[in-house]
Amino acid sequence: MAANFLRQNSVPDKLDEQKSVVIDFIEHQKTLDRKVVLVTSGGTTVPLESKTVRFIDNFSVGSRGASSTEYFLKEGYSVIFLHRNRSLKPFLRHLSGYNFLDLLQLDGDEPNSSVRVKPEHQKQLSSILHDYERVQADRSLLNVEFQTLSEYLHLLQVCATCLQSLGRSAMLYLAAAVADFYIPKSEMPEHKIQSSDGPLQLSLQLVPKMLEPLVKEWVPQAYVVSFKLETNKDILVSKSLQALEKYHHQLVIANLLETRKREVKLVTVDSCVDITMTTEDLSHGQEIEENIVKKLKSLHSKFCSIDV
Ligand code: PAZ
Repeated sequence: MAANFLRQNSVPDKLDEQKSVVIDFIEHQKTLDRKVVLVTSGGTTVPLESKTVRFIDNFSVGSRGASSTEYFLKEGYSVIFLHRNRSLKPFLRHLSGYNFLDLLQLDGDEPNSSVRVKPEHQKQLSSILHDYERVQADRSLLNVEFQTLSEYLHLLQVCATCLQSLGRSAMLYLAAAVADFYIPKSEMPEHKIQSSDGPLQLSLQLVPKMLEPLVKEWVPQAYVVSFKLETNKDILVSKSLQALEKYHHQLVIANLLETRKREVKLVTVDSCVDITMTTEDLSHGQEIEENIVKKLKSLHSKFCSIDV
């Protein structure tokens, strides 16, 4: 099923180039004996036309993936950040509420006057820049971009397969909100669908679950964390357990759409641990991802130390 999808749906233009960048990144991390986590982030688009004017999208802004990436970096991991273009990015996300130009001021009245950061933003910007520059110097973060469902799935396969060489030191943290339904390439019109043809009826196919080949074939030794998002709290844990039983990976992070920034459940086959943020924690700028990542780091260390 998964193999058919990947064969039949468009391969990203630069897949080979991206693959060699991923391989180089992993090889570099191996020389430094660093653990590597693949963080997936943001939603995927489902095109309605080959020359795409319209597509189906979802709510995800990539906040979970971008903030988790920063915390993984802080905990000493190197990160492959596989993210939707235009979704939130690590470090830059802290400035997403600002108009970039409002942070700056000119030194004089001339058009070629030098530019500096306004005093009231100096502290915040220098702290972000400090962390960002350290990560750049360490070469511990690799950004890989996708937009469509098909690009995402091809890149996921490439990244996961390349991580195989790290054995148990690799972690996959699959936070992206991936479409469940799509239009196969063979059934997609080439040109823009004309509204003059009347109301539009769409028939969508089910996207095959990539967790199955990912765990069984692509990266069988890695520590794999998937996410389960629901809107109905009554089915959240049972659906998470079903996923664990079906795909045999290590952990599901279960969250509800409305409360995802303050409550998650870390579900394994034999445990369910709540991570909860109080209103006070959140008002002090604390983020749930910091606690999630700390817990995962400890579980991953235990996993790495088990003899096989
Ligand atoms: O990207 P975001 O921060 O807006 O949302 C995060 C999330 C809800 C997409 C993530 O926590 C998640 O649950 N991802 C998996 C979604 C799914 O069940 O497919």
